Amino acid sequence: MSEIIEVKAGIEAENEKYAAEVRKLLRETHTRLINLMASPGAGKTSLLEQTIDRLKGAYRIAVLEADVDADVDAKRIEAHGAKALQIHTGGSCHMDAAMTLKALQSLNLNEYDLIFLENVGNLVCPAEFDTGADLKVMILSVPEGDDKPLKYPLMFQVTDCVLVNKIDTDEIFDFDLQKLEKNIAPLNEHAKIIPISAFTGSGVENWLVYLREKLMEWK
Ligand SMILES: Nc1nc2c(ncn2[C@@H]2O[C@H](COP(=O)(O)OP(=O)(O)OP(=O)(O)O)[C@@H](O)[C@H]2O)c(=O)[nH]1
Ligand SMILES: [Mg+2]
Repeated sequence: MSEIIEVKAGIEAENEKYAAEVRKLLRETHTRLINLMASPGAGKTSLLEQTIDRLKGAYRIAVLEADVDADVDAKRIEAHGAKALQIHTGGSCHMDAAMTLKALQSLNLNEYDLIFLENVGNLVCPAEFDTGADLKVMILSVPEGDDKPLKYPLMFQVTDCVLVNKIDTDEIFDFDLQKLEKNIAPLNEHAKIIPISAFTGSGVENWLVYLREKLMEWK
């Protein structure tokens, strides 16, 4: 019989080791990490801009901007008054825990309360890798369609919160929020679903209520 090498299990075990180190570092420095995942263009940076504008008086915020290339998002974040660290993943389609640890170690975490990781834009690979974050948040934007939980189930299974962005365009795209909720329910009954528009600002306060509740719980 030919030899079978369980590569995937090995990669997962290795990743889990680093994720535990990330969690330890975060606890030692009293810092919280939020892993933000979504397709390209779903509105990750736009949401972070809105979030920073509203929270920067109360929390010291830094953003890890993970991209295959470029630094456009880091510049957008800095224009809103938060620290941004651009990470080039070297072609990788996700951030894993080892990359996250390295990025966190390059910051002085005592200077921050809250770190957002803008993960690489796609609905597949980021779902497979625990980064050690305290909270996983995904954005599904209206133009992507209400059927996405059926096609990318893992992302909807692992997330704590689904932000339904670009809700200002729901009529144009014939998007059905109830249908989306029905598609998410069998995958994840605990996921908090919040419709928002990072463009008009509608619903963003509901996201911040949820986030502040989490921050209080963690205290
Ligand atoms: N109509 C509308 N447009 C939005 C909304 N949020 C973001 N956009 C637009 O969508 C485009 C992409 O937004 P970004 O915030 O750059 O999206 P992203 O997920 O960070 O994109 P990548 O980092 O490239 O994956 C921009 O042109 C935004 O102005 C929204 O709520 N409504
Ligand atoms: Mg972005």
